[in-house]
Amino acid sequence: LNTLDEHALKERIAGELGAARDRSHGLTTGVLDDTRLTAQVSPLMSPLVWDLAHIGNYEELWLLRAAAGTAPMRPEIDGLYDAFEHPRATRPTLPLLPPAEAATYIATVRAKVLDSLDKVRFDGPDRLTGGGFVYGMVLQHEHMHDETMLATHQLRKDGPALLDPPEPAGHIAPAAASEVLIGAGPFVMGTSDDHWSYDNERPRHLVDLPAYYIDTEPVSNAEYLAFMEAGGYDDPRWWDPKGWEWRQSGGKRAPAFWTREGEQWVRRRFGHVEPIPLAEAVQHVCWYEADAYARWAGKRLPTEAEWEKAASWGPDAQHARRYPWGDDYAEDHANLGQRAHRPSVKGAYASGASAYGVRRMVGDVWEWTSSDFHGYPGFRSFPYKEYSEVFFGPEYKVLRGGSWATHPLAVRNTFRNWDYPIRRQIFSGFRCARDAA
Ligand code: AVJ
Ligand code: FE
Repeated sequence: LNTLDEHALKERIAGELGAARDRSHGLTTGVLDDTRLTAQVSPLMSPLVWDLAHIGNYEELWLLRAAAGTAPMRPEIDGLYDAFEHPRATRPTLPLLPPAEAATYIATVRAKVLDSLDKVRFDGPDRLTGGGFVYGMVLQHEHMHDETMLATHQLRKDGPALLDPPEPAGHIAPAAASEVLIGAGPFVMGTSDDHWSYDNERPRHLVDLPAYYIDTEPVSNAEYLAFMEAGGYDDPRWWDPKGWEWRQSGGKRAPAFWTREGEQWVRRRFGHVEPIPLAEAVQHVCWYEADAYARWAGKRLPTEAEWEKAASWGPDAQHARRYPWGDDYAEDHANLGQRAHRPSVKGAYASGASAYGVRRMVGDVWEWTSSDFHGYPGFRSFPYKEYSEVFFGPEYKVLRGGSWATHPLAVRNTFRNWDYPIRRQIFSGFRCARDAA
């Protein structure tokens, strides 16, 4: 999107907005009745009808009021859809717009956005509209909520609503080695010129890292099962003290959604119970589980700098790549965009490897890193501090790379996600690293 001229960019934005909306309806009004849309399946998640109207309200705030200077349409509902005014657990008690009204509201917002798109200048001095930034922000926001809504679907217990899409045909080629050495030296972390990047990805800065090894692929279910069968959940040696508390108090013995069926572990995925696919990347593990597995394996989680260098840099790099395989998105290089409703298997997407030969970094599963979420040196909040700045601190761990559920427009090598170390309803997995010395 970065390199298109303004007219072409606006056409592309209009098309992408339409595609995002099709997906949002495909996860809500297209597949569930009003009872299910307004129900709360878990205190961790909003009722789906909240996400739907929130998507439209965010779009109204940023694309109509801020970018186009339009008067508020329904100021009385703003508070309801402000994520900071009402935590997720309390949202079902709010006087939310019923599904049909929510659908009408977001459609009206969208029609006005498309009407005003021509009048908003992308070449003016305003940073918000310059290069179309705010449209990218709103598009990414809708896609983020689409992924959140998928996590809600995964938590639903009253029957499947989503069909498994046909698996994209993939070529499986095992990696030559299970880990690669990343030589010592500086790399360029973050970005100062990616038009669609968030404030927390900025500014670009040099980071000098000692040599380290990083796994060429995410940890698989087979590998994670080996940790479980070796008694990993019963040995406090492997666990962070807070992780051991989490393990004990919840009686946890396996990733979320795994249950015992006789002698076997099985998993529930979007309402179906199925055998654990051994070669698939493990998902629905929290940071504490990833951290414990890594210690058991004699390794550790990568820092987010180590993750990003392995993804964007290379032995002879002159600049940081936007994706592991290069600067341009290509559909066949990564398991992104909900084309499959599951991670891919070991050996898949070899063509998406980074210059160092590290695979499946973008797509498949969000990868936990050892890093807390902080601003980079020179960080400046833009355009609002509730996107990232208010979350900076030791409470949140950074995840990288996006999952199979992440839209390609909402992830790149520099993209940073964050969550509490106990969270695992998200599509989270990990890979390991270790010191080279
Ligand atoms: C970046 C995924 C942590 O979903 O909480 C959504 C994104 N910000 N609406 C979240 C977000 C505002 C955010 N994460
Ligand atoms: Fe939001």
